[in-house]
Amino acid sequence: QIQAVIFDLDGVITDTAEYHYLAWKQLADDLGIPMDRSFNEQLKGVGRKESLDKILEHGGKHLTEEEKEFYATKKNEHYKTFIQDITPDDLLPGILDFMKEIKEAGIQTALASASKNAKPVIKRLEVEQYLDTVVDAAQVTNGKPDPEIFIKGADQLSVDPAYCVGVEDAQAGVQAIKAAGMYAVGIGAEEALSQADWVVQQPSQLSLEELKRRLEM
Ligand code: B16
Ligand code: MG
Repeated sequence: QIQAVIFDLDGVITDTAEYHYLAWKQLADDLGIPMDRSFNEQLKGVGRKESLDKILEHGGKHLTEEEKEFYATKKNEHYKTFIQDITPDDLLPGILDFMKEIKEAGIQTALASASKNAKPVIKRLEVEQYLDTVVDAAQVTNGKPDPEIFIKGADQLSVDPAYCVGVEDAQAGVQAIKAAGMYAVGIGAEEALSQADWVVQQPSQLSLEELKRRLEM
C-alpha cells in the first residue's frame, strides 16, 4: 500500500545537473582544474561543499575553509544565473504525468532535494501544486546517502517510511532511500543503481499501475 511518493529533484523532475555542471565547470576553469561531464557524474546528488571538495581533490588543490566558502558561493552565483532561465519546458518528459497520476490517486508527495535552490526551481517549473511538502538541504544536517532527508519527508507527511516510495537518479540517493526503509525507484543505468528495487531508464517509463504491481510482488 503506497501512501507517499518522495521525489528527488535533479535528474528526476528536471535536469538541473547540466546547470550544476556548467556552474562548476566555470569555477574549475578559474581554479585551473580540468573538469568534464564524466567527472561530473560523481557530483550528482552530492551537496555543494562536498562537491567542491571532490573537485579540489580531483585537481590536487588545497584551499583554506575561507577560500572554499568563497568558491562555493561563487559557484552558486553562476548556478543562480542559469536557473533563471528554467521554464516548465525543462520538466523531464513524462514526470508531470506521473506526478498528476499519483495526486489523482490520493497519494501524498514530497520533494527531497540536496539543493538549497530547490524551491525557486520547482516554482519556475510550475510543479509546486503537485508537491505536498518540500525538504531541502537547508533543513537537514546529513546529506544523502544518509536517510535523514527522506525520513524527514515522510515525517512531514505523517506517513510511515515503510509505506513510502522514493524516486532517485543518484547512487547516493538510492542508498538514502533504502536506508530510510522505503521502496526505491532508480532512474538511469541499471548497473549504477543496482541497489534500487525498480530501475527505469527515463521518467517517462514510470507508471503508478506498474509501481503497484511491483510492490505486490
Ligand atoms: P545546491 P538533488 C543536488 O540536487 C544536485 O544533484 C547536486 O549536483 C548539487 O550539488 C546539490 O543538489 C546541491 O545543490 O548547490 O543548489 O545547494 O539531486 O538532490 O535534487
Ligand atoms: Mg538527483
